[in-house]
Amino acid sequence: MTGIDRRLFMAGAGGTLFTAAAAKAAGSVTLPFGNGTRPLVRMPQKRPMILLTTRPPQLETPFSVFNEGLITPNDAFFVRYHLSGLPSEIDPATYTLKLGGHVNAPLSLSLASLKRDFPVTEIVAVNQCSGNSRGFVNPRVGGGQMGNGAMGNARWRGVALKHLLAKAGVREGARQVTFNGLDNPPIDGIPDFVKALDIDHALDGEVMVAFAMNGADLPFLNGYPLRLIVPGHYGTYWVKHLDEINVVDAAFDGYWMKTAYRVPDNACLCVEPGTKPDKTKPIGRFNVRSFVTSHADGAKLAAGRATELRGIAFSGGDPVAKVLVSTADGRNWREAKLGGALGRYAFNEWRTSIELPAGRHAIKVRAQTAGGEMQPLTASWQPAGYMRNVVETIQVEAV
Ligand SMILES: Nc1nc2c(c(=O)[nH]1)N[C@H]1C(S)=C(S)[C@@H](COP(=O)(O)O)O[C@H]1N2
Ligand SMILES: [Mo]
Repeated sequence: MTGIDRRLFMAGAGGTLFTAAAAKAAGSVTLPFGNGTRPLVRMPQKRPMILLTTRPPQLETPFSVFNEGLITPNDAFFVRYHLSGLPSEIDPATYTLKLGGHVNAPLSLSLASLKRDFPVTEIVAVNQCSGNSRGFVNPRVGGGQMGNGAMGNARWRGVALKHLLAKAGVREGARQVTFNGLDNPPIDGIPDFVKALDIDHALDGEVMVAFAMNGADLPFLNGYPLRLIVPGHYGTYWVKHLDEINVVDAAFDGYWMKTAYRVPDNACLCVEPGTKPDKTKPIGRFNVRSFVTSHADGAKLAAGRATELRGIAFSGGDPVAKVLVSTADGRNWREAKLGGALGRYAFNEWRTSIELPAGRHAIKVRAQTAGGEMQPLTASWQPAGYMRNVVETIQVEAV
């Protein structure tokens, strides 16, 4: 290990490395909503990122990163935590992943055994926070006021959870599987961060225990040395510093399943602004989204000249089939050319050539899945501000 990595993993994140003092200032940005000014900071293994909180560390990806390529680099990948008690020491030589509960033979696996004794697979998948884009929600809601940078697309390498469950032998009557990581609440804090998936989901072959991201160890802040990957599902299930998996024979009712991260249980997963749903359920798959990445809001481009417009689209797993672009605020729509080479859980690239007369223009982008799910033209609302996927609009000026 290099000096910095050694300090990072042995001296630990909960100590001094991720404190406000250690976060080196690197300017500031203003996100386009009220109280949107944020410092840019450098934390270990990260380039300058948009700082939401230092305790726990929460970083948003500057949006321009999404135009660098379809894979979000490890040093630019966003960071979310709920509890300020980050692990203070992670030694890869002694780290163990325990799998127990309603199984025939509980496992206790070293990192070496995990990498050596099970089939290793890869998947490119988007990790997106449920509250991505919450800062744009209107009327506004409480919670981390993020722009559009609480998402990222990476190539994850690890072992499908089904192989671990098969080795342990799931017993008859198993209903869910719970996942816990090394981070803990501060003493007087909120409950430990534990998430659960239904047993069928856990066994689907896609849910993975990952030990690498884009060909390298997971960055500390993205869950070193192990995290759960739940393709197509919101980041809340992607438990970091994963060290405890439990098969349970009842629906798990911990705070982070029973109380937090729930959405209205109706067709639109939404309610009238300002009202409360009468029934809720745990948040699940992503809805479909798309963004322009080649031009920022307020960009200038050459009038009367062909300009390439480019961006990304992704969904909860139903493949993105179509991306429509309007250069006249939704009064005209044309179909963009789609990439899609990285698979149905990844960012898809879209491109189209536009030519605009001099003046101001509102550009919109709207994605649709093979199954017909389409981004709405007007935003729906839910109390926690999750799942925003309204059609995005940027204003450009042709000069
Ligand atoms: N151990 C642990 N894992 C966690 C969380 C957490 O607070 N603790 N937050 C979850 C949430 S809400 C999100 S959005 C993702 C963010 O993943 P990232 O920090 O790697 O971007 O991590 C998830 N995994
Ligand atoms: Mo999240």
